[in-house]
Amino acid sequence: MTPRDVVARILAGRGSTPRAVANAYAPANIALVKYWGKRDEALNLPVTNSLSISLGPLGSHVELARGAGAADAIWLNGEPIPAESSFARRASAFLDWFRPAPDFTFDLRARNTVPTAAGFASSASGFAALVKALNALFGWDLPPREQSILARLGSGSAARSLADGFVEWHAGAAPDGMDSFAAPLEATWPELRVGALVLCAAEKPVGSREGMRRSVATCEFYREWPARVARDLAELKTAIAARDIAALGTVAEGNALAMHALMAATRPPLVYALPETMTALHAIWAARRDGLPLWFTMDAGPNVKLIFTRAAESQVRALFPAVQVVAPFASPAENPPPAHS
Ligand code: 2P0
Repeated sequence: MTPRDVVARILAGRGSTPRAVANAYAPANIALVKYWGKRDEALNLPVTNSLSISLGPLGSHVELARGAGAADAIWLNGEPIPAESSFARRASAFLDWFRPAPDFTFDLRARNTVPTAAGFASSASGFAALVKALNALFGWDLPPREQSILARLGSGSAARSLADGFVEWHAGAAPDGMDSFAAPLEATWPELRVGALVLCAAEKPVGSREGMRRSVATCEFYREWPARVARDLAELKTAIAARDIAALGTVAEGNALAMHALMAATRPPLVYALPETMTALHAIWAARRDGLPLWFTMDAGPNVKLIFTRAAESQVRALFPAVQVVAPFASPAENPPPAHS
């Protein structure tokens, strides 16, 4: 089964006549229980479920129209992107699965409000917004589940960026991945806050895709990971239902550290933390010993994401003056204006 087969199955009987232009937005997301490892690399099918929080106003806007030229015209944050750049190649390769005719090209204008340099991944929100834009451009009217499956084909974590709030990606078991999609939890938590601590904006040496492939192939602890994720997911859902920040923070921090332990035990080892990362972690632990209810999570990079509630926000800002804070469930007025493109 290839991505093209999956797309053909989902779009069977749907139209291929584009309207003039379509616009869409999708939020970025941060996993509280992580996705690390695939059972199918072509379809981005994960080994385990994962559970994330969407970042409200931080995400990707996509404007999509039929192109006028012989090749896709791709823009990012107002600038035309060369066709040979990795961004344009990845976008065009994804769009290849959706062209109604081989000579059909797209005009794609993406604008990120998630600052790429802030250590929040923009590929998840980008592919999710692109799927929403395709759905609107061709009038497919696809259910959220099918949109999540299509976004997953672009990037696994994009499956979780179709919805707001807490979102669980169900790993599924079917070889074609038709049961591997993400759906939102009903819970809300207006006081919850996520903070980005940017410690290094340089590109990471080994990307997630290659990193997780290596961990599955070489890390001898990887076989323990699915059971750990199952336990963490159960604890996280209980914490969310109870709006218990200490329980949520404890499980998210522990899950992130367990993932980084897997990475470190991969051959050759993957160590994403820098000295600045470790300094920040020790500062968080010291503040917590002093009574500040503050936890962290980390992804495949050196930056740290802080987890806390509104009650701790002023103290967290005092401890980390450069932190960028998002209120995932708050009204737009309570969130900072997104950084501009
Ligand atoms: C996550 N990460 O759950 C985990 C934690 C990074 C560390 O999802 O190959 O860019 O496109 O499926 O989605 C990053 O992996 O990888 C990721 P692909 P993706 O957020």
